[in-house]
Amino acid sequence: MHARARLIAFIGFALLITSATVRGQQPKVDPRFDRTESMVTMRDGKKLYTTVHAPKNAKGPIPIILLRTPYGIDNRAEKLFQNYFKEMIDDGYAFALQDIRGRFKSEGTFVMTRPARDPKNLIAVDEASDTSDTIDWLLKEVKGNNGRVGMLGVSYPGWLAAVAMLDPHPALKAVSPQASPVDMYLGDDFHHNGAFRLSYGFEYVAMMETDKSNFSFKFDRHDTYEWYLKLGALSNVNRLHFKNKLPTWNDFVAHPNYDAFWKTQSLEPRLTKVSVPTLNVAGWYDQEDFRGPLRIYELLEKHDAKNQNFLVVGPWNHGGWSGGKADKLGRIPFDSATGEHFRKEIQAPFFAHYLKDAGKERPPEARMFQTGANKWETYDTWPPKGVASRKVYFNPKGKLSFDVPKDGGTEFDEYVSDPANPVPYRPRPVRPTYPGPEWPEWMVQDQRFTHGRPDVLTYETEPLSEDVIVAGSMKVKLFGSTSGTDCDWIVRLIDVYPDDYKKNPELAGSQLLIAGEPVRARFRKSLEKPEAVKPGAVEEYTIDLNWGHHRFRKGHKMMVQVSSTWFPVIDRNPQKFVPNIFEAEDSDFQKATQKVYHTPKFASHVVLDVLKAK
Ligand code: PG9
Repeated sequence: MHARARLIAFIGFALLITSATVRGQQPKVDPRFDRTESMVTMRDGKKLYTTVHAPKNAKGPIPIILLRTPYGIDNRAEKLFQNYFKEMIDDGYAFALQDIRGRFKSEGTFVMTRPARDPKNLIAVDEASDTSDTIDWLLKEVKGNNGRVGMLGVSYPGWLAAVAMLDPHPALKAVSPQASPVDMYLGDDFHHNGAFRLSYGFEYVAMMETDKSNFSFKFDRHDTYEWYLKLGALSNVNRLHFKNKLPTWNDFVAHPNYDAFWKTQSLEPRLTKVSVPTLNVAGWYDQEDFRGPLRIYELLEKHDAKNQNFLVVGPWNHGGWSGGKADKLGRIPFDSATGEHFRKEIQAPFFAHYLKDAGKERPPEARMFQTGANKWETYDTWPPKGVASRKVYFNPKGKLSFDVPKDGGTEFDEYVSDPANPVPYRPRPVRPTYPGPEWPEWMVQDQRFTHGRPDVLTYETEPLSEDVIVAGSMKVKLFGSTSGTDCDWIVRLIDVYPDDYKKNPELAGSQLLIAGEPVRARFRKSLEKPEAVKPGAVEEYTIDLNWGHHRFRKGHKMMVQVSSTWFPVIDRNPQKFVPNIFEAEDSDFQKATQKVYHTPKFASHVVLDVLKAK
């Protein structure tokens, strides 16, 4: 063989066996770094595409920041350095990015939120073992590292950081799981309290499991509200579109209840130890993973003897802290650049403290943005000490009041819920989830678009005579009946701005969502064993609205809206009990008359953790 051909053949062979370097289009490299590409071998022989960005003028040994993602590292790197990592670069870190198994340039098979491996099986892999194998490699390969690694990420990358921290490599010294889901059945992306998140579930699964990159499902109409309505029962999804080929959709169908499949995936039972200093981050207006980060903090806090578990919640949508100023969301101003504040004053010092011994003070326990007041508060416990529980009752004539309803008034309000005409969760047209632009902002959209619909009940206080500061838990107890044998209840807590709002006339009379959640009647007693309801029987439902930190200002009104559909973010309940809603047929869907009670015996109410105004 000709010498040159031999050389080429040798290089080709070397690439195949050691996979030291990956060919492909060179993404733009930040001039402050030397960038290398590698295929890093995992314990089962599969290789994961990894880039290391080592600073050109590092002074002394430096830590490594690792971010793993299913969304493609090469298309994201430039943005990460310009935004998310920007405030950390000058502190001096090497940054490692990795495509996880089965995504983009990495080998292997992608498994959605891959369950933890059996620790007895030494060759089994999961995301924690892949992280560990990667850290072993980084410690050997990154020149001048100080032996400490930090991990961070938003959402799926945040979940990957959380999973790594549950089974940590000894060099993993600081982790920031941001907007990490914790239990996909109880909250976060795929279900809320067992109610299926249809548009997100469908579109996300299509994106992740159609091919190795970020596929976009092609809708044949502009308004996906109309598309999902025409789709009909969920049994049509495989029949018409997925053809049983997308594993996660098949899992949804096979596991409609809270069974072992969901429980083994849940991180909740594993959150029994703070093994690594942890900065949990969430956004009050996160449209995807809000419950997850709060629950990780709450569960770890029970084991935080060394005080290494921290919480930050800002006025953000999903990942709103990771780039840009975040001084507003939609029409809601925050009066300061909360994103920059987070990255500079919270994220960078956290990693510097634990990876570089910078700054003596450990981070504060909880830094919580108080929406409505637009200010950051620091607490040494969360929920803060001194909160008192206050009940706000549904009353006749659409009133909401601190007074318990009296005998003698109308006992209930009613509406007809029609699955053929469901209440939209945001103003139509509902364009596809990605690329938006409405999806990231729908939680701050004015709720007046549903107010007054005949199938939406509204309860509203008088203008408040003083500020009411919610700090902690928000729950609703609803007493309701249905003429069917199953149904949904969707409850939204809303801050109503005064009609005469000189401060910002654009917001006059506006209805700002503080929280909204669905419950499914079939699960009122047990998420594991659904049960039909008796038509007409009054049942008690608890709807957990998670934590909030909101100041309802004097002159504003508190409002609650109740409906039985929230479409297409939540799939429609047939309103007739069927064993599995994913297998229901179009003919199973029926209208139902829904009644919400407000008597002394059946006193539907909201219960809020309230803090005394300072
Ligand atoms: N919310 C997305 C997600 C995270 C984890 C699992 C499934 C989806 C995300 O933004 O990454």
